[in-house]
Amino acid sequence: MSQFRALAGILRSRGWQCLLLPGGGGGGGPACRSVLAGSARSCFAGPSAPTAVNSSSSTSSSSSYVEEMYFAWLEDPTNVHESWDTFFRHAQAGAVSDGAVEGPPSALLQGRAGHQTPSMARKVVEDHLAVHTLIRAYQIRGHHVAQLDPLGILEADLDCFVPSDLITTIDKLGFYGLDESDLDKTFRLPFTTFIGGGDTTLPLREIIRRLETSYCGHVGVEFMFINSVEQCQWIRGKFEPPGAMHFTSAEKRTLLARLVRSTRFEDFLARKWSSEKRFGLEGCEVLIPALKMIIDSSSAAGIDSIIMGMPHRGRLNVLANVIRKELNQIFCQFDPKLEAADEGSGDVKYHLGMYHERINRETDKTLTLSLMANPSHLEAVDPVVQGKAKAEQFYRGDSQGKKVMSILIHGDAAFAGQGVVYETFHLSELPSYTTHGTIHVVVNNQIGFTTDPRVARSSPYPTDVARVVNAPIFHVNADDPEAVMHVCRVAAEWRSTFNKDVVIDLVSYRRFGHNEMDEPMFTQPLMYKQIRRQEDVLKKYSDKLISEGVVTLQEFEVPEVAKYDKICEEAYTSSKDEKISHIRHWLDSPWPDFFTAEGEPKSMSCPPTGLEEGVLQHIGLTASSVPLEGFNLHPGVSRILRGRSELVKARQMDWALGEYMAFGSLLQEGVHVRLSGQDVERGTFSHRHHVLHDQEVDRRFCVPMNHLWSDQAPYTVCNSSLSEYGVLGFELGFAMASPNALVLWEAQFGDFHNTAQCIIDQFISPGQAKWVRNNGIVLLLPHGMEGMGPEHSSARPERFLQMSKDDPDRFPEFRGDFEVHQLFDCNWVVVNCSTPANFCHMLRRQVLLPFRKPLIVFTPKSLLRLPDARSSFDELSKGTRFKRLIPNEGPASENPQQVKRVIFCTGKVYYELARERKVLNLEGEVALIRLEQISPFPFDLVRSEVERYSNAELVWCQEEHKNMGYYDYVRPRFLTVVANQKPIWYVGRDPAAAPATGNKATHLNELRRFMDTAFNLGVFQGRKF
Ligand SMILES: Cc1ncc(C[n+]2csc(CCOP(=O)(O)OP(=O)(O)O)c2C)c(N)n1
Ligand SMILES: [Mg+2]
Repeated sequence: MSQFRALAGILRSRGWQCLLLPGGGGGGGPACRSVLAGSARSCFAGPSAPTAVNSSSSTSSSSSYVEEMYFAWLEDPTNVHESWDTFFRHAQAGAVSDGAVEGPPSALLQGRAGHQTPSMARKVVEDHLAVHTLIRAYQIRGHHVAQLDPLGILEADLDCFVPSDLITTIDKLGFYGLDESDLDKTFRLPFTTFIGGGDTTLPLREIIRRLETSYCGHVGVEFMFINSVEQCQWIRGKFEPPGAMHFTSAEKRTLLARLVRSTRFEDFLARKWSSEKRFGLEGCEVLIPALKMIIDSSSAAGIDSIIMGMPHRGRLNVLANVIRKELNQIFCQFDPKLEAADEGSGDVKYHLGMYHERINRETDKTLTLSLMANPSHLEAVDPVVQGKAKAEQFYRGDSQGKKVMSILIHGDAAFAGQGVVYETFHLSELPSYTTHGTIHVVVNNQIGFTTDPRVARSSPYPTDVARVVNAPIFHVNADDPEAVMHVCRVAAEWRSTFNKDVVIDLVSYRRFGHNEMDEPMFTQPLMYKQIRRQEDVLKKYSDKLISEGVVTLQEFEVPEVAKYDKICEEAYTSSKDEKISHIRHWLDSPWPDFFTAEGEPKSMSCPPTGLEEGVLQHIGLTASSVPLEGFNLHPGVSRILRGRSELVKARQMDWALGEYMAFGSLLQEGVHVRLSGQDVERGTFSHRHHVLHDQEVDRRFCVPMNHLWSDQAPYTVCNSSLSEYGVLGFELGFAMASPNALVLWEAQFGDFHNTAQCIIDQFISPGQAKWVRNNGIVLLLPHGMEGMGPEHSSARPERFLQMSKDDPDRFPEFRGDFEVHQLFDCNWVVVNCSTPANFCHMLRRQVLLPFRKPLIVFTPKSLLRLPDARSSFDELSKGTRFKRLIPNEGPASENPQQVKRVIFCTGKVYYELARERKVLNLEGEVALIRLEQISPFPFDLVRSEVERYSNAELVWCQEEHKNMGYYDYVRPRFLTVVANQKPIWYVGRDPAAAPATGNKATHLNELRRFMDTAFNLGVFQGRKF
């Protein structure tokens, strides 16, 4: 390299800068050299396959012709023409002695060698280098001048600059030291372009013309940032060859027919329901043929299941014309008198999902399409779609994503603005989260509600976020349907070839307001003046095909347009017969075998969740050993496993063992368990150690849970990216795919769930009510006031409880298996277990129930290691089950009438209370009762406890501040239990703004104070309630 630098210095000093690209000499390590030498050989030493060079950067030295020659010469002087040899010898001598250097050799190029003077030869080299640089400039920056905006008034990249290295006018040739007289000279093309088709040389004029066709027409290809040379070459091969964008007449007619359906569907809705919101697709009607092209091409490549997510814009059209939902089912949703048949509160029509299996007409193959229901919250559905797609791939053994894929459709403003898009992209290449390539389609109507792109994003394109994962981005003018079809086909091929994400940016416009009620002229007057003049794409394309003779007006208007209008009319008529809306018909993830044909649970009971002693012993043994031979364990981990072994011998379990028992036993029963979240493999608190790491061998791991039984279900435990919104959404989607799984997401600390609040508020809490679909996702949220400061203390139980839908003021009717009925009626289950055995029972119950509900678990931190918080194997033995409430243990229960106070509590504070009660010798006078299941509230069990201690005053004690924790939830329910005849006194921390103090001493003082109150038996005497 130093030699090259010396040579470079000489060339520069001789005014040969143009031969050296910026940073010249910086691109080559040894590997790079041999590649370059190979390519040089192909020019001069007879035919050999061109070897790829690193295309990742425009400044790469690899494209420097002189450099190529030089490395080839360095390797072996006979690799190059003798004139180059002479040149380099002289140059090298000059580098050492600073002697005079001749110009570069003259006989450089086939057909151009001759008796040239040194200056003529120099010009030839310079010109070739210039042309190569020019080609590269188009590949990198051509998209900036592509004609992407159908309106012709906006810049898709928000900037009207024209890169100085693109030949938009003849005088720009001067940038390269070329002029008009060079236009008809012939140049050899580098192997990094395919514009030549079968030709290896072309006149400059033709080179520029072809580059403009490929890169500056209606498609802007943004890909040169991709690090892989192979992938860049692949993309060049799809856009550069002359005639790359070719369509047969049949393909054109199909495209036209699809455009007819897309356009006439919106027209029909507009005619029938002119004042209804539908978020029409007008201005981007091409979305429908675009999606169909992606689906056809993917089906041809072997895909048979596609999971889709999309926002409001054009959703009804996608349901009708892509998923093929019956039109009358869509139309009847516009009827205000339609009554809801199913339980739940339902959702507006443009949020509902759908699942449909059909034959793909183009490929004749069966295809399942599902469009996920989603909330209004833009982009929130992205990770959910990915999780569901991943789960389908996993359960089908589709480890490469060759059968199942996802498509995400986005709006331009949301794609650029919503952080979850970035979080979702970052899952795309992670082994336990990848779906092996998603096709993203952006409906880029160059507006977000009333906001212009210039004030909505700081990046040139709305799609720039995709660059972080090296996804190619195809910007395309949506008024050129064939260009759109081409990029869609390429995108589908890209996905099936490389199994990586790809983005299609449909640069379009929005013909009307944000919705059909909005007046866009208030805020975008000029844009909308132009839009009013804009002919719709169907008209433009049909005119084009008629003028090309592909169809006639008669062929187009009658069979296509009139036929589809008739279909719509008939569906409209039959939709009037629909009196009842079945949300069930809009289910995106049916579980046909799990429920009855009517979608009901097959029973309303839950079997006991206890386990055989042998199973407990077997799991305990595996949890405390390494199933692989010669595995070098860390001594600290060995100690932990030894500790577990001791516990197992004593038939005891701590929290980690309790979790092991739950997971292990479910795996034995064929239930897949997946635990995901930040650092879950080891566990934030270093208690879990589900993945063991060999201390000597790189990347040798062991997951003992997968060595329990030969025929067990698989266990997946995976550290996630540092995202809550994205990862929780993903796991929620994963849990949608199958009821026969326990899918858990663990927050590092419980409070971090608030950055995933949207998933909790929009999907988990109301998901069943809105979309009649069950979901058994489990949230493990470490929680507890342990002096760790305002953060890391509270998982905010109050938030979950506030969203629980069980009525605080109505004492429920006890019928059948009350526990199960109550669970069936609730929107989610909120628990805080105080023992490992109960934790295990609860996780098992989650899967053994005949339906699925989200489960929110506040999990312990210090209890993980507290000896008092261990369970005996007896508590998990056959016949035992989950305890929603743990009654008092000890003397108070023997003499309940003597008890003066009953303290109800939940979670860790129980142990502090129990310790204090013992110290104060109040075990006969104070009963401690634990609520393990907080919501739905165990009215039945609380009532019997209250009746048992009928002389006692009732206290709710919590370690959280009064305006937080559980108090606001439990208080009205306790009052309902006692029919408002008795108070339930509060003991705990005072109200506060922050969840916990940052001062350890204050923390301990607060604890002391409320402990004193808890056991001061006179403190509430005489108080009114
Ligand atoms: C997270 C979120 N914030 C705000 C909104 C309100 N909102 C609905 S549509 C919209 C504009 C979306 O623009 P774009 O993504 O470009 O889609 P378009 O409507 O143009 O198709 C906004 C701000 C929302 N639905 N979700
Ligand atoms: Mg928009």
